[in-house]
Amino acid sequence: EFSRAAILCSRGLGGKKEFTYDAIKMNVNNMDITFPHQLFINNEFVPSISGDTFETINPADESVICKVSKGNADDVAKAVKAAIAGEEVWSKMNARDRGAIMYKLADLMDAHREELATLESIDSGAVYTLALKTHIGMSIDTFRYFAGWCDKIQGSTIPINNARPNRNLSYTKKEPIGVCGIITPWNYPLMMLAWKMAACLAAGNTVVLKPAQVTPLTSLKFAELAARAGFPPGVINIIPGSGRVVGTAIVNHPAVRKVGFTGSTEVGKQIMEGAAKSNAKKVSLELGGKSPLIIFSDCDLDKAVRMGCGGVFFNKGENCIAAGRLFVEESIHDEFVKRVIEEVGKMKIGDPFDRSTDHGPQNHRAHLQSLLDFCKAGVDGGAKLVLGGKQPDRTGLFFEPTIFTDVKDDMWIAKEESFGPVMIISKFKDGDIDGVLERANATEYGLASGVFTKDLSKALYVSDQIHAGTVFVNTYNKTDVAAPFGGFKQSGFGKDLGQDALNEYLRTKCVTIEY
Ligand code: TAP
Repeated sequence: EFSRAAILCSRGLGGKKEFTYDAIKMNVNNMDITFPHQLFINNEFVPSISGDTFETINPADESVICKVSKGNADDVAKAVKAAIAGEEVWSKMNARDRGAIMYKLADLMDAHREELATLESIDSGAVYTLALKTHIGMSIDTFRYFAGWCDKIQGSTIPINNARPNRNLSYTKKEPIGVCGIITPWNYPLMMLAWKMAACLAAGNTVVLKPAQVTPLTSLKFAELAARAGFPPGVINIIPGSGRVVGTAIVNHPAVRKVGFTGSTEVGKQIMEGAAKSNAKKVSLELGGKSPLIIFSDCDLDKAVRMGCGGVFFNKGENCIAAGRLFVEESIHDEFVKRVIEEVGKMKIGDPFDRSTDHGPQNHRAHLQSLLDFCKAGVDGGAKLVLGGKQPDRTGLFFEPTIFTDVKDDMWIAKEESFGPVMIISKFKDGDIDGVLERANATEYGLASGVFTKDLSKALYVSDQIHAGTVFVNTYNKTDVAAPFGGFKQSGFGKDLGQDALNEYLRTKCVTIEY
């Protein structure tokens, strides 16, 4: 199973050096794929100091893909040391050269797009066609977008008072923060890495990243491509392992100055606490959501049905901005429910590599179990299960697209996130805009939201009144690398993507000169 992969790696922007690692080789999805399975520290793939490993599983059939090195606090300490040394080079490099290396990485990711998508699919259960376009495609776009920012990060001159007694010049500089920790979830393993790491690197920081333990493989393949692109040693370090051990070690490390996290609200709060107690490091948190989608009777119903389904079932519901609750105006409610049932009936559940498959297996067994529990809670709580709620009759971690209607505000499933393919439908009285807004806002989450109506004034009124970091009008899931993304309330703070994301990884220095 193991063989030696020799890869030519250009170091810096100059000379070539041979780069080897223990590679796993597989033939899957009618192609040969090659990927690392060890920790990535200082531009080398190395076993963990303890020698521990863990198995990563393919959710389509629950087979073991390979063993992966399992890091601990000692490995994190080693990676942080490398990142401190890497910072000397990376933060001082000409910004345009930094951008050139990031563009090179994006080009290499593009050249390995099929291989990355195949790896993402076997590790996370993503449907291959979606992995190509979204999981990998958007990751590449993210690196290209932030590569372009490298030489455009600039401060300002400030007109402070000149009369005390001489003239003054006051200006700001945007500096990198230093060594950053990044901790990512399992739903879009490479894309969540890209959303944070691209901004972090463009700003001139170095990084120690922990991928979710259930989906480590594309982050390791990414590391190989980063070394080949010419990132200097220590700039990017990847430590697979558990959140409790590796994640905590990153959060508590006194030389890590910032942690970027995407995951659950519960863990986000622990990270904030650890960051405060260790060295008051900066944090940004992209947390859970229960995003409301309001569908008015004056909408384009075909579009609302199609996009309502996409809003819930995209990436098997393992989507942080998934529409967690649909509010449908009473006069179209029954027709809407009938049409979404028809639409879901057209979805093909199956092999993620079959190009006609729409719906793949859930990410891992514990998550599948949580969906079964979620649906049981829905039925026990009195909601009407009109579709799904169970596993189809096939091997693998598949779960049928599910629809609940008659969901009342006080029911557990009306408040909690499923993070799976479960549509929760509630009615609201015709014309009761403020009433439905009050119900939509009655959640501690505030990640995303959506509204379908042809009435522009109504759409803008709802956009103004809704408490969420993202509002989609007559569309859903339309994220873009150039548009800031992040939540309100207990969905966290700090933005990924767009210019805003850079600020999460920069500090502002103000210099005042008297002359
Ligand atoms: P979590 O359980 O919070 O895990 C996220 C990451 O944190 C994993 O890498 C995990 O490690 C690590 N972790 C766990 N405990 C930790 C600790 N005490 N200290 C430091 N790190 C720790 O979330 P999940 O189950 O992977 O993902 C689902 C959640 O993420 C959902 O609530 C979803 O809404 C949210 N999410 C939000 C967004 C955005 S953009 N807002 C995007 C995707 C997902 P392990 O490998 O050990 O689990």
